Amino acid sequence: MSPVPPSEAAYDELRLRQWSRGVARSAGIERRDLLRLVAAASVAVPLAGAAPARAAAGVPDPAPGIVKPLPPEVFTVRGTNAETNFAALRGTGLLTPADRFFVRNHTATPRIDAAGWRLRVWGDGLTGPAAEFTYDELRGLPSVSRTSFVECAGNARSYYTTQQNQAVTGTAWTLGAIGTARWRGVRLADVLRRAGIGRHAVDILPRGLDDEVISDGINLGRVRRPLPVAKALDDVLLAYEMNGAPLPPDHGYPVRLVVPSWIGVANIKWVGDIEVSGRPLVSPWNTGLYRLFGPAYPAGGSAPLTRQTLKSAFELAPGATLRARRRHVLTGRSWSGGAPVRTVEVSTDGGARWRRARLRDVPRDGSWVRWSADWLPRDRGPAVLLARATDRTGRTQPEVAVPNTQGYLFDAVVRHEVRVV
Ligand SMILES: Nc1nc2c(c(=O)[nH]1)N[C@H]1C(S)=C(S)[C@@H](COP(=O)(O)O)O[C@H]1N2
Ligand SMILES: [Mo]
Repeated sequence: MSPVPPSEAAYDELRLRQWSRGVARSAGIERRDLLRLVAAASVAVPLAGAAPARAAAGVPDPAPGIVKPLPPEVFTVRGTNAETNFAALRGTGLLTPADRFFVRNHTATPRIDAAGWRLRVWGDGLTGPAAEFTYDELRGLPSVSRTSFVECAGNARSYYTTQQNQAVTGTAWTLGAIGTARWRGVRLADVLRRAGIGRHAVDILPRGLDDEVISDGINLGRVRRPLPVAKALDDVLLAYEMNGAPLPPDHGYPVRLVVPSWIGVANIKWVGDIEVSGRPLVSPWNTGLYRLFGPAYPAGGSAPLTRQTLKSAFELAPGATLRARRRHVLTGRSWSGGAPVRTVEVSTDGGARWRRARLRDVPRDGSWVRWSADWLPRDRGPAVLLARATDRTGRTQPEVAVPNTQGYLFDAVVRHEVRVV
């Protein structure tokens, strides 16, 4: 796969221009409220502090609305969300076990009975009437499997503040708002074709069955984000299995979208209906939210975000202690939404010297690679570990990420502080 094809970006710009001129339709929200949302998105406010300190062991932290257990050694709870602690991935395989996979819920995990569930596909982009699919009907269609990460657009957002001293809004994630799974399901393209998608269709709008989202007194409606038809017909899955088992409730049971390499919010969970539209669509999730606002961007924001960026993380707790004069195997993971990872370099002296890490997986599109590097620290005291990935487009993680008000797509090298004792 190549980096963002120009057509995708051009299409998004067109949709944005059409929306500002009132040509595109705002699905399920007043235009006035959308404009308020966009105005609010262009203002940065300081991040609420890091997660509150918790008892070292024992009682799992409750996160309202998450069904699975959240043991504190595995997860850091942030509001309605749970971040995976990277140290808890050490020794796990390429795939993130479902019980360690981060959860990002705008509201709460709904409990859905697959027997009564239907997927309704409707809209003026179809050549005929609406179509419905039961769970069993979907499972009866030809299936495909694919390994893909799901990563929140705001992953690593907190480093805008802690490393770059910039105010941003949103959940104060460190690097753990990502997981990689083997997803099985049906091609969205197959379902859209069976439903009778027309050649005039331009956008599809999958919508979740979870509660409506209320933000600053505005009802944004249910979570939904338009997807251009070009992507929808390319490599998107309607997934019903994660790592060989039915989707767990928190990850979208009975069916979710998997949109390889794109930002997390594209991967709509608990999908209940899909609108197919002959006109460009907008929703809060591609107008005020999930665009870049800030000094480096146009006043109405960037085009809606599509592909994820490039990052690296050590499988090590922040502030970990390591023994001096012992050989340590540092491990971590790197990934890019733009192309497979090409190389990973590691520095154990704050960036003065760099060396190649050993890649443990064959780099693939839309997945991460595990890597390792030996380290024999000599001197006691604080040390800063750095990992820096380069992908096959030639992009390398920079030292500083270009800021945006909502703290999306952080791509800079993260300074991982440890103590040698
Ligand atoms: N219906 C619905 N889909 C959703 C969300 C949600 O709150 N509701 N959150 C989105 C966001 S912002 C992310 S990052 C991913 C997270 O997927 P996960 O919880 O399975 O890790 O789901 C996306 N799909
Ligand atoms: Mo997200």
